[in-house]
Amino acid sequence: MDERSGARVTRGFTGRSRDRSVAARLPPGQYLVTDFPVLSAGPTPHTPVDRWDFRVVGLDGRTVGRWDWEQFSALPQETVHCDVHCVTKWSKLDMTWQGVSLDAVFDGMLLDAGYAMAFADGGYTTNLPLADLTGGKAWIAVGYGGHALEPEHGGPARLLVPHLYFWKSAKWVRGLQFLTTDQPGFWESLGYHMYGDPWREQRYSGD
Ligand SMILES: Nc1nc2c(c(=O)[nH]1)N[C@H]1C(S)=C(S)[C@@H](COP(=O)(O)O)O[C@H]1N2
Ligand SMILES: [Mo]
Repeated sequence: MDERSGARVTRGFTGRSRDRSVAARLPPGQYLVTDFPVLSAGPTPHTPVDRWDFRVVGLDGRTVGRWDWEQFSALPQETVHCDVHCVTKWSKLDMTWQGVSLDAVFDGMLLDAGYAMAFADGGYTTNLPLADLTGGKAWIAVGYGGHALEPEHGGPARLLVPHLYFWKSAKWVRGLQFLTTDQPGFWESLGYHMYGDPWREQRYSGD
């Protein structure tokens, strides 16, 4: 895991990231917020959990994994401590989430794709290398601060990829589609960076 991301699951949490000075935890160009801003490109969908599912779609377009809410809730959950960094320049430190590691979601699957496109209720998409979703770096978050995730923040479930700019953490996520080549998602097709590393200040394409 990228040391700079500050993401730690409770099991291995040493407190090291909290000991580092706040300034050292702020990527270039970012400022601190203490509230939790809501940033949504459209209206908040309210999909009831009895009509919710999560899918992993293979390179051939076939569903290789599907969980309804009850099945997804039975997957092992972790507590995740992390900082998040929005491309609009706010950063929020020491967040505590509950979620299912994508390693658990992908358990037993053939991971022969280079990339994935996350898709969400409302039509939002965002692209990530598969390597950034595995190895304890990404979760499907279902809780925040010990409570069910609020709809405004992506409930019932959102992607959480704290080592990349927060637009990669798709709210209301419904699945991941494996891809052989990197394809732009919603913000990426509007000029935002294909990868989005806050420590390299990859805000826009060309950065
Ligand atoms: N589905 C969806 N996911 C999304 C967005 C969105 O508009 N729609 N905005 C992104 C951006 S730009 C940010 S900064 C974060 C904001 O999450 P928050 O509203 O919980 O702070 O969600 C990301 N995920
Ligand atoms: Mo953002």
